[in-house]
Amino acid sequence: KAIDTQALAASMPANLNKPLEHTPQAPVGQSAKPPSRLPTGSTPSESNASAKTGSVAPEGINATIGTLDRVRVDSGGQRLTTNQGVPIADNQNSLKAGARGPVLLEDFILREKITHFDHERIPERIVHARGSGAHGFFECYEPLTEYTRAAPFREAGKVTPVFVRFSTVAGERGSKDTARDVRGFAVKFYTDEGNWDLVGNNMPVFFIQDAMKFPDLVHAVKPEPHHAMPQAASAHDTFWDFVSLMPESTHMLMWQMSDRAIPRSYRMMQGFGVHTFRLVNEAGESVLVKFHWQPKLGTHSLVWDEAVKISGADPDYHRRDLWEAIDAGEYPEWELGLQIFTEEQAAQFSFDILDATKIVPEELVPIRIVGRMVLNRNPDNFFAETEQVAFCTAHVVPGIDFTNDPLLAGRIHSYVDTQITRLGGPNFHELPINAPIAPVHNNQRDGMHRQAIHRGRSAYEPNSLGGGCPFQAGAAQGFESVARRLDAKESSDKVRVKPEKFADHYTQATLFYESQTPEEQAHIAAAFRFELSKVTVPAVRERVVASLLNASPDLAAKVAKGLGMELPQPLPKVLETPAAPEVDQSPALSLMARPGDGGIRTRKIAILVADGAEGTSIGKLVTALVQAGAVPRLVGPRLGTYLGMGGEKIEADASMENSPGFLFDALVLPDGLAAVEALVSDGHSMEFVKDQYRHCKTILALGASQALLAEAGIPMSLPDGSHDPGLILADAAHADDAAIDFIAAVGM
Ligand code: HDE
Repeated sequence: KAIDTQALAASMPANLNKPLEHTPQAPVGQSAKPPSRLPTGSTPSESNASAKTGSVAPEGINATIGTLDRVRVDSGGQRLTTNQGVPIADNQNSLKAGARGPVLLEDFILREKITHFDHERIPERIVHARGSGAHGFFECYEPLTEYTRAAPFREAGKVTPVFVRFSTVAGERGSKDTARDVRGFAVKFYTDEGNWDLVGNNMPVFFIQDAMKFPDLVHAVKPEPHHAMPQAASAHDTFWDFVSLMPESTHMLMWQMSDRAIPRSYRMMQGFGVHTFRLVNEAGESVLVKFHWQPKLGTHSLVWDEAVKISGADPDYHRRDLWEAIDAGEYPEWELGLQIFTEEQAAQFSFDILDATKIVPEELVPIRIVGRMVLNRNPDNFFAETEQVAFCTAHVVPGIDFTNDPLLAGRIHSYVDTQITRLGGPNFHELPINAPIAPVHNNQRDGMHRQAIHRGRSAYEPNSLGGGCPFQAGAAQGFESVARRLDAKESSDKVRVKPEKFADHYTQATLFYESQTPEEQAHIAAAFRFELSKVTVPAVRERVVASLLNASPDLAAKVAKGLGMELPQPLPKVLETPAAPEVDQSPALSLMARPGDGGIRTRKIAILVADGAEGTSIGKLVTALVQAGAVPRLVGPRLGTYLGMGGEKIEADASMENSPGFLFDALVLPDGLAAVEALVSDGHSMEFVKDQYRHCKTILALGASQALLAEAGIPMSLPDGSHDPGLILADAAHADDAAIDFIAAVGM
């Protein structure tokens, strides 16, 4: 049979490293278009034009995605090969000496496959092992050239591609998403002048002030070394032992015990750069800056009982939420805010801006919104992108610089260092997800896994044999460190001490607690109580409460009562009379300060169904909820079709068993006596309803379903007899009006 060479060429796997020579589009001898660096088929944000600049995303918005095309592999229509490109005839059987004989050593196909498999795992991150990532872009609202020459801030409408990874800190790679923990919020900007990584958290302060204590902190919070328990939890002896002996952690403990540590979604939490950084302009002048990310959807959290239950039913809750939102075109968005201040201003503050356990209250330095970040594309491959992405605080670009924060100093070392173990050598910057869009030229050579093929004989500078290239960019174009130390008057003798104001461990812890609503304060007290109840050594519990007494006698008393213990004496303070704070209330520190726009986009709403449910009102509600951008799901005692009150067919999307109540943001109970009776007699259904009420979700009860509320023991009004705004009762005949009230209440 004649060989069809054209068909063969078309089916040949392209050699991605040599597209010009081997792709079917470029037969030998003909020139072909070089692979584009611009995106093909990326998902720009045209539909998502900025409300501020009105500009639509220009081409190149996801330039990283475009450049990644070079390494993407799509095996559709391709035949199976070895890593050497040799076609594999049989992928089922190893090569044997006879059907029942021994497997032969010569079976290179089997050995290559197993060897590769044996090495498929890399070490997980020592902290922040569990995470989820997405591609997107940052768009600048106005030129910030007065303050910084950093490329992303040069002009209004300027777009810089980003990759973001959100994470928990303590848990291992496969641990649950809804642990009580700090969340990582790491952003890699692929700027025109190299990569800038803003490796932040969802809380603006940290547990410790000096990098020297970081390994101790992490060893204390990770599972205890003798039995490797508990996983992804700070509620154990070693963590509380450590922090009780480190009063500088008190402020961060307030944040960690607050609802911020159990966010509803990565899309609904703030991000912070934590340290004070510097912005540097063309003239080399610098100002100090704090970075803030503000979620467009507002800040929302879970309640603890809900978080615990979700972790059982869906350990991937936050990963799924991020993926599904982006997949549905509901691109999460944050605005970037800057607190810009001078060193002279900073010198007057009652706290030290080099201390990562302190915030700069917004009342003191307002936040200026300078741009927005939109995440508009899911990764193609979790390992290649989300796992291999390497964020490093040392990755800054001209226009951004560090301060002398001693915690930051340790980080500048740690992040590059850890990648060398994690990613197997010094060339991790060549992995596609880490490679900058800006060209890379230097004389670094060789090392494990080198990808670039450097040409020429000179790998040193200065050189004449290479025409003097690559040459130094010079101060006008290249990165130059700001020469000035924070306080030029200070002695530069070598010392192992802390600056004086670092010794104030409590003033801002008090500020945080006092700025919370009563509900948030109650949650903080409950979180301390729960965590400390898991501590087995009473002296540790006592020391924590003794320390809390210095921050808030009210909180300390609540926690002590909850633990059934006497109030101890307050812990002696390092600094008896700290400087008077500028503010003693900062409403912006409450989660309630940023409710979002009141909309319910992407909120998951359960509509319970059973045989005999009234289908027309359900249909109307589904339509209204979809129009509002929510995600309604019909949940029944089992999957499949139900027969409605009028014989109409109702198809369930989920069952109570595979999608329990706590996975939803709100609940609709159907009309129809038979359906209500069926639901009342079903244990899962009753738990579903009770959980919704217990977790303060909005419930709409249509017609006969009010009986269901009574069966579940749900009171029709609040304890003081007033109307419960989270409970809406309506006739099925008025489903349209009920939908309006319900949507408003869910968005509250
Ligand atoms: Fe990290 N941190 N960290 N950290 N951190 C890491 O780097 C470290 C700190 C943060 O999604 C590691 O690549 C030291 C503060 C995030 O890949 C490691 C100190 C803040 C991520 C490391 C700190 C963070 C990390 C582990 C104290 C908030 C995940 C793997 C001096 C501003 C990034 C890795 C991602 C990851 C070291 C303190 C945020 C070991 C030494 C403060 C979001 O290098």
